[in-house]
Amino acid sequence: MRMDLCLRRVALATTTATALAAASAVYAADPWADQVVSYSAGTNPEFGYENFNAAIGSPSRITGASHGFPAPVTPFAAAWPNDEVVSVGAGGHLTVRFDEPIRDLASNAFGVDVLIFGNAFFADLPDFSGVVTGLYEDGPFMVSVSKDGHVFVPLGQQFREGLFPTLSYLDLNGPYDPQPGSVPSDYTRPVNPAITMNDLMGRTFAEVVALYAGSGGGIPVDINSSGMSEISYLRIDVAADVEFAPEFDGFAAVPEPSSSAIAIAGALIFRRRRGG
Ligand SMILES: [Ca+2]
Ligand SMILES: [Ca+2]
Ligand SMILES: [Ca+2]
Ligand SMILES: [Ca+2]
Repeated sequence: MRMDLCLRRVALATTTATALAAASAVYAADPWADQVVSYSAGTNPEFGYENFNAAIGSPSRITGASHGFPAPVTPFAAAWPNDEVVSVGAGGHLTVRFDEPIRDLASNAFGVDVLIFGNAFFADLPDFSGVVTGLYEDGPFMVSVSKDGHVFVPLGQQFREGLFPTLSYLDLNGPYDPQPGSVPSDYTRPVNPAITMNDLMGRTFAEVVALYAGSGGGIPVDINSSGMSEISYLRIDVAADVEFAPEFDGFAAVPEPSSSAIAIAGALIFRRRRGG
């Protein structure tokens, strides 16, 4: 990417930061990333998918509404429009800031402190039967974290967009149900990271939902290896030789047990808005 475009993006990010700060009274207590502080699309982002604000706020539960085809997000039907996900191409990066701290607490399930939501999804070829036969959009990326937004510590492993694809509701009638359910999944609760793609192959949609155990999916991240007990910034980097750019829908801080009431309140508000 050309440097002048980079600078324009930084300027845009700063403008956005000001706008978001004004709205912080509304969002201060939510578990989602609150601001994009830096973005570079890299060399091969998905065409038209450079709207970095798509990474702010709750990961999508309903996808496609902006195109007139609203449908629940499932592990077989991922979030897709460019108002819901942002692409990070080769050599690019995306840095988000959280109002609320992300803590490396011993009480966090499976050691997971923050969840990253992409738009990978399970294949169910040849007949779209909702039986897992593979995984699409499993793009690789690196993660580093920071307390102050200046010093970033890389987590010493490669992440992939694949596991676990997002599940919006726990009571859908199959992977392509056009109607939202009445029981939202928990986007702040990780799937057991010990579950592998091998474990998921051949599973039906209902079996996948059962394995998620109430979680809404997301890529599990443990910040422990950073040596920091608490961070506020998370940076995605995509290596210069990556062929297929990953996309990002949202980021969720795993809440402390005492703040779970906020998630429940959020779910109730969501249901009321949808008339459910
Ligand atoms: Ca937040
Ligand atoms: Ca942890
Ligand atoms: Ca993707
Ligand atoms: Ca989004």
